[in-house]
Amino acid sequence: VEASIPEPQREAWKKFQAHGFRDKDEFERDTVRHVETTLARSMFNCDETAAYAATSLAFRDRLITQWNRTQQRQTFSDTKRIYYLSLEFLMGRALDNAMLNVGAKAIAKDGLADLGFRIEDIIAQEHDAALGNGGLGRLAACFLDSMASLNFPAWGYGLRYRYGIFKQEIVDGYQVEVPDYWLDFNPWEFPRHDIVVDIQFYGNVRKYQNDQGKNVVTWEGGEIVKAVAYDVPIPGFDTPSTNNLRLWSSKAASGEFDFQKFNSGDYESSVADQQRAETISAVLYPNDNLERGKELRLKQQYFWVAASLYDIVRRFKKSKRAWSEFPEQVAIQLNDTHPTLAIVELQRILIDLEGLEWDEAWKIVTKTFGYTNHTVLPEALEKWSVPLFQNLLPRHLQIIYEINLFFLQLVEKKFPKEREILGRVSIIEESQPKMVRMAYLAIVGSHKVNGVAELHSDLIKTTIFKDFVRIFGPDKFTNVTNGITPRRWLHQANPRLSELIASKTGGIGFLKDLTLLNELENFADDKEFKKEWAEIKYANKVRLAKHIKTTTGVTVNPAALFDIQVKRIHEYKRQQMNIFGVIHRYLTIKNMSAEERKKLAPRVSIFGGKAAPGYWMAKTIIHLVNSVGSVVNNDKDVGDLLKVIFLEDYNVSKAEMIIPASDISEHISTAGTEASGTSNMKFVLNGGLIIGTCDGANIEITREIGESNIFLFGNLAEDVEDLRHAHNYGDHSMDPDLVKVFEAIKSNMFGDAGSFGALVGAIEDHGDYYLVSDDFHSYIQTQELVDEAYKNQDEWISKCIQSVARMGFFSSDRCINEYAESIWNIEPLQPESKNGLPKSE
Ligand code: NTF
Repeated sequence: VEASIPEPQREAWKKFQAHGFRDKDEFERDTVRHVETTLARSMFNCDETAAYAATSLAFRDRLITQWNRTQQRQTFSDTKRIYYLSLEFLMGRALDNAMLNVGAKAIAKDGLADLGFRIEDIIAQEHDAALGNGGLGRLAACFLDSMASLNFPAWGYGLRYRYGIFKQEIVDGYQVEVPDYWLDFNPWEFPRHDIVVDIQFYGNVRKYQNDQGKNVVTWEGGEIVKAVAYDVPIPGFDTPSTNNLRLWSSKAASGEFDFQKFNSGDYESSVADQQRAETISAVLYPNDNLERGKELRLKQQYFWVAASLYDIVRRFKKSKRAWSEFPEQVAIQLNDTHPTLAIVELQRILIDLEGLEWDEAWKIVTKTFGYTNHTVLPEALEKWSVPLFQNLLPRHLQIIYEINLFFLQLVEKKFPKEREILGRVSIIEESQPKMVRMAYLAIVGSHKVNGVAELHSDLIKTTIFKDFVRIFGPDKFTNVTNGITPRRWLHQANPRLSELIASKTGGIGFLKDLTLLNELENFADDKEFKKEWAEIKYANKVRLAKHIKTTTGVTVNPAALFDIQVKRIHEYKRQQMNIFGVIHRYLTIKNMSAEERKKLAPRVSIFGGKAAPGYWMAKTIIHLVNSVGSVVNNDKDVGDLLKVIFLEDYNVSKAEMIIPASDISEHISTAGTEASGTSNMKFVLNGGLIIGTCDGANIEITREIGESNIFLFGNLAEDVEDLRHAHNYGDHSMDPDLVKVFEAIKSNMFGDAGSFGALVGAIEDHGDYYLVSDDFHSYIQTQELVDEAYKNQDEWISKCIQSVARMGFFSSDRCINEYAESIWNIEPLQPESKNGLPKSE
């Protein structure tokens, strides 16, 4: 407060305060100034990279002012804040988003044209911020956009990885991983060298009585690593509210290097210490739906959680409120179990550092946290070995044991006659070595637990967390179905469609209230509207076809049916079933007469997605897709009737181009395995239909858009267990069409069959855990229905329009409002004014 400028001098400040771009002259002046001063270049050496840099800096200046004002307002108003803790934020590019959210993209477009550039080329210069693996990380990014757009006082906390998810290259049909160093030039982050937190690892715990006879516990020794804050502004759409994403970067505690070691001549080891510290935030673990229990990963988790909590607690303490008011000021959402240590860390702060009694502290802790579960796959549920924990975080392990003790006492009291339940629900698994079950810890330490789609939320209650529903009662468990931000996934990715929709729904209001899309129902049979709709889809397909040509050399016909499956490669997502279906189609075409072939709808099967570097089966799937592609795409018999494409390096910015170009997309996981899925929502919102199983959010999409607008197939989640059981007891008759596909593979039709042996073997000989054979027949049949339906373009387009009209529910705004109301108990904070922002486009 002492730093505040006295009233009489404030007029001078106000005169020069930044505001949004009023016209393109302002934009051009700022951009040229950044080229000439910040970048020290001129019109004689301003390439697209420099133009991107200067444009971003011009927009960043505006964001920063809004960001400062938002933060000030949040501080002064002293309202409750939500803190979203996520180890992944898959943000993608920022410039396009900033221009649209600030509402000055048209100005920038004209301005850049004046200066000699095309805005698309400038946007394309930006490196994706790819600090995530897949759906979980992208969900966090959509949530940030919604929280800012809805004016919620919200902060994201994450890690500033030096390397995000690897870049995928395809070499001779195989995936090769290349490091993604993305920080060469990143105008969207602000290093806060003054916000540095010491983080402790290892060491020992000491218990003693102090002078007042009070029991004291201290955690001593070990090593210290520094956490440095980097802030990323998150602009809301059509509002000046700009929130903060704080990412922590690790740094050696001794500064540049250890001078003592240096002076004693041990220069090399002083550098090694520094490098070891910096390793903590060096790289994102590239596994989706899989945990591997590596010590460095646990270090990352504690480093990030401890720094974030220090920050949150410091902010709370400034308010001088009583500790009991903490949950009224602070809500913390745990994005999966990765930040579960935050529960333990807050308890430690309260009892060891702030001197609260255990019970009082624990009440505060459990009122503060909410936990979102994102998977039921056993291999993805986090467990940490007790010996590893003991070594790295000795005090935290003690606290976990204590939490467990009190919890098990409660269980015992509640179910005195059930001894077995204690072992089942214990936070400590009595295995060799013992393990800490993070999901159980997260449940015990939170006041709400939610799944991410209705089926998923039901499944967690009846399977993996069944006992906990009995212990805590059903009200602790709830559902919040995932959503996506229509700003990025419609307005930004598909500007022409967005414009067309705006022309029929009374402007761009639908981008803030997606239910307004239902106005489109009135146009599902409007001839003129449908023509424009079809033209836009075609143009999007032409754009993708060009990308396919330049990146793979294959020519595809934009009039063909584009069938797309883009997502992380995983056996449960069943890309193998898709490619087997493609082989089946190929064999069918080969057996057809010329007459029959004429009746067939031409199709382009498009795949994309990364395999975790150590996931051999997933890599084999990629290899098979490419091998099938090189045979099919060069077969003169087939021509345009079938093309098979693998798109390299699927990421957020590519998704923005790919998704608007789909006719049909595939969401075909084994029922009960995909918690929600979010790309299914993106595809439908962009006027594509989907083929899918009764899994995750597909079920709710069906409920919203209607059964006749979706191609559902396959076994239901409730039947999966029995089917698996049958396989294991030899009752596994293979689907005859699938057998033919396997015969083709084994005949070396797509190259050495040996390299695909494991893929076929998993189904033929190893229990077919993901039920590919069980679902294959209905999959093929349903694909035939797709072919038939696509031939009637008129009806097809009506289905697409009707579906889009009914997608309002899947906005991440709806989703965030549900979290705010049922979990966070938090209200939006309306901004003071629009502060000179131009009207949005
Ligand atoms: C993913 N979970 C699920 O697999 C997706 O179905 C879901 O859409 C997203 O979360 C977002 O909720 C994970 O990545 C994890 F880590 F939980 F396995």
